[in-house]
Amino acid sequence: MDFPGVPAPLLERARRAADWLQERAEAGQRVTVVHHIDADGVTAGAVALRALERAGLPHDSVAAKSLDTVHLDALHKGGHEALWFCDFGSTAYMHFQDVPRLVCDHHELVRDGTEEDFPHVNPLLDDHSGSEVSGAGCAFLVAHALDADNLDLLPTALVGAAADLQDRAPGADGGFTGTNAALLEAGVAAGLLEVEADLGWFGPETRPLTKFLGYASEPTVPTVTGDRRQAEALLRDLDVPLSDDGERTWSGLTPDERRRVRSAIVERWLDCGAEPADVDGLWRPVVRIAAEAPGTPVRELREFGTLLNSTARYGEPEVGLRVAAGDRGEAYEKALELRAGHRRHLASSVSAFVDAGVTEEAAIQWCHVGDRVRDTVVGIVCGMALDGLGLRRDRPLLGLAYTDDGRTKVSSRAPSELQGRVDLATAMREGAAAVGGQGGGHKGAAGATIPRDAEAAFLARVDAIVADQLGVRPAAPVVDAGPAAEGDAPADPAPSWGGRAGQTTLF
Ligand SMILES: [Mn+2]
Repeated sequence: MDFPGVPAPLLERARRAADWLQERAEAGQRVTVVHHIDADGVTAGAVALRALERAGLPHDSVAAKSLDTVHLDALHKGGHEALWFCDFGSTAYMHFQDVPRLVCDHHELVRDGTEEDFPHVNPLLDDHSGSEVSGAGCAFLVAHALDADNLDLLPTALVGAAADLQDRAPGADGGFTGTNAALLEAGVAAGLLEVEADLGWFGPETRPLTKFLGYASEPTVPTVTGDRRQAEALLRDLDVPLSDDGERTWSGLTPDERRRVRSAIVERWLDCGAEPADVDGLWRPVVRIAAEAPGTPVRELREFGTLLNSTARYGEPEVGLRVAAGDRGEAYEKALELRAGHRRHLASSVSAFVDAGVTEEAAIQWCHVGDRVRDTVVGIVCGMALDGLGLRRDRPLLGLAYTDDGRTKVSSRAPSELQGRVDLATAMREGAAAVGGQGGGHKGAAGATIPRDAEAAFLARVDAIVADQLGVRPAAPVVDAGPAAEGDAPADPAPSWGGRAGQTTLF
């Protein structure tokens, strides 16, 4: 199968990567898959490992939460014969010049002049967007170039893309774009995926109905969302039973029941003053995996991503890899348990955010949750806090949490309003480098690991970089910039867009 719509240079890169794998097979080398622990990293790793297994290549895997100095040292000590980096690699490739390596990635690229010396599958190398294909998508293109029978791994690749929020182009016609859209089309044509414009809220397969509607956000609909009792009353009014054998979920309703609920929601929202254009925000193309059982967390892409986010981030990468590769037995049961723990942890993490409060600087806002939030989920919590806690939408949010090895993990998320105006990958990378840490990622979502005693200097540096990107004045001189001369002080030191620098918001 061809993938019209996937840029030719990206396909060519996948072809070269497949040749590299053949060379490893001929050399009898073991390939070590090094993958990130988020859902995209896990799906990328699972796709890579499946492809290696099917091709009969010796393989193993290493899961890492970031490629900071600690993980780089461990990899160097491992003495690996060949490395396949998945969903990592904006800078990782630089550290392994002497090892045969393949990089499948979509993070902001750092070029050192050697980025084309090895098979490197990253859309940014050919000036394509890193938000139109994920790490898993790149790994899939390689797997498919190696053997067309790996087409069945395509749904797994789109789980990774959805988990990386690449299915968020607005409106019911939106969803995936670019390479992802091309893969979706191919997956539908092959009967692997089903797509339907439907209510866009989280949990159509597994959330009990009153939670699906009552917990819904983005967009919120007065008298329907945000309150389970109201949701329950709506369903009663419409004669939609809440349970049959057990609690019913949205996907288990009859087409007629779904139609009645959708019309009632639109009607209520218009009654409350919504514009018809707002109503478009209710829908998204909901993508389901045809082979998975209805009502399970592996059927709809976003729910599948959440299940995988419950595994490697909690120290169980094997569970995630096995579920992503198709295990529906022991590993799947374990993942369901982990998901329950993930839910509990996220709920307590949002409370930790509220307790700690958010401090506003000139161009960023930040929250330090100490050891109350695992460093591996602080990014997810930042996203939830931006959407759910009514924070300012005109500055990125940074979440700081302690790592268990004595450093500080920082995750950052930009509100959609700032898309195209901020580059958090650069801000986090340069901010971290200035204090002896490491950082990088995407323009709208990036992370860093820094020494614990450098938090204030790091925040000041990042604030200055983001202020520069957004064209506002930083709150304070950058710590290591030397003493500012009196005469250099700006005439108007106040931030140019409201709010006092250093202000702490309590919820
Ligand atoms: Mn990714």
